Amino acid sequence: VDNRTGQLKINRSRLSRLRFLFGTSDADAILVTHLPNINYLCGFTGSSGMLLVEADRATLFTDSRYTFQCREEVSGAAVKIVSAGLVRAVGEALQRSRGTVRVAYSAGLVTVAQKEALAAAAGKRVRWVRGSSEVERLRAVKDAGELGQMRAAADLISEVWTRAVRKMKVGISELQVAAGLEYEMKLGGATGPSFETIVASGPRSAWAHARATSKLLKKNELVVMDQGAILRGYCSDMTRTVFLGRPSDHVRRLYHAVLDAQQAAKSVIRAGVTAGEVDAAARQTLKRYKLVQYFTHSTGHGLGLEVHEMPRLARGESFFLEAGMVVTVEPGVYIEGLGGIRIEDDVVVTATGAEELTSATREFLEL
Ligand SMILES: [Mn+2]
Repeated sequence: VDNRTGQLKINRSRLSRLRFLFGTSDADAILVTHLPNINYLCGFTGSSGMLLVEADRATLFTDSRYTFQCREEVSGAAVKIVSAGLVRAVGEALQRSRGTVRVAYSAGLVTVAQKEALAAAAGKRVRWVRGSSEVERLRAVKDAGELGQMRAAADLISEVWTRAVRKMKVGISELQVAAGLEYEMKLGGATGPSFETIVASGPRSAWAHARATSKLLKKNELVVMDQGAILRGYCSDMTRTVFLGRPSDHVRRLYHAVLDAQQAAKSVIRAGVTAGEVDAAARQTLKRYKLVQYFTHSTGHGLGLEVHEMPRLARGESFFLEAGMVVTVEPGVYIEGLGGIRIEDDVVVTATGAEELTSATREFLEL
């Protein structure tokens, strides 16, 4: 037990909540193959492993590259170092169980080839049942320790962006801006960016998910910067849009419409509303500005160990928000030829509203 963090206790309670969830379904065990889910349940951060969670025990299967790392990281699960393939080892372990065993797996995360190999290795006594994102549902609600990590990751990206934006000027490339952002992330203690940093300038800013290129920043261009950092395992995700020079009244109006839509969505957020209601608030605001046709993606997504996780804040989503969920709020408008504007923050859902995590200025900066 790590007395300082109480990690063993945390993992035990996550595992027991998972058992409660699959206890209400028709599975006896759950085979966890998605690495962030394994990390969440037992602390393992290696890049190869499978976790079998049964009613009375949990076993992590991994290989000898991770022997020492497991001693340091894993708690709440027994570790089995295997030499002849994870699938075979998991299959053999299941073969030893008495009677028929129903094992849940994530249909969206296991390949057909893996599934067939598992079925062959485990034999006829194992009945494979489709899981329903049990671990993802647990992960959606963060505990106090996780919220502390997420506040720190959000503070870091807010500071990184604020520093990097001061160095932006006409004549440097999008890639240089992205490199500056990622360099500052690591200096600040991040293990890396949460995703490939987006820096998109001029007409390219209308590509909602553009990659940074060697294009140079020019005068009178919009620049969308979407960046996040992973700090002690937890992701942040923030977007800001700036203008190089003096924007026209039209561009200024677009910016304020997006900011207004973001504020409207944030003000709807609290425990008990549906994800779809948050999305609708952003969309209704942009409709008033007659810009809703330029808002071509969903309003936001859950954030945590992964940069995209449950819930999705999208049109018609009936998923209820709960206190402790962390979501992004990121409306945008994208006009071909002119450019795009997106403003994104990370917030924690609380009983009464939304607590802001990212804090960099949302003023429309003219550089
Ligand atoms: Mn995002």
